[in-house]
Amino acid sequence: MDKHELDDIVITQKKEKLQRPKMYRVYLHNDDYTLQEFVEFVLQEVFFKSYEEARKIMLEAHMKGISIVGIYTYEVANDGIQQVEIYAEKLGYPLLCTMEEID
Ligand code: TYC
Repeated sequence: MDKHELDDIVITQKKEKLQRPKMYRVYLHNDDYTLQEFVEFVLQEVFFKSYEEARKIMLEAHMKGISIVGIYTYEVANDGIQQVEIYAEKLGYPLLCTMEEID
């Protein structure tokens, strides 16, 4: 086997592996001031939840203090959280969503 044949083998073995994107869990936090209907609205509008899903997620945060909205890529999670902040600020609600990297 001459030198150039060996080069070809090395190059084909260097094929890039597909990388899984890091994923993030988005949390909804309870507070004493935000209207329940507003939380349901935001979950439907920003995170594309059905009314039933939104109500379930809202009620879990309301009763337990925190609930999981879903698992998203960084961009989707971060954009969603920012949109929630914008909606909440407009109406003066302290509604809070946060995100955490998962492995
Ligand atoms: N606890 C709020 C109320 O009683 C409603 C609420 C639910 C607020 C879920 C935030 O993430 C939340 N008006």
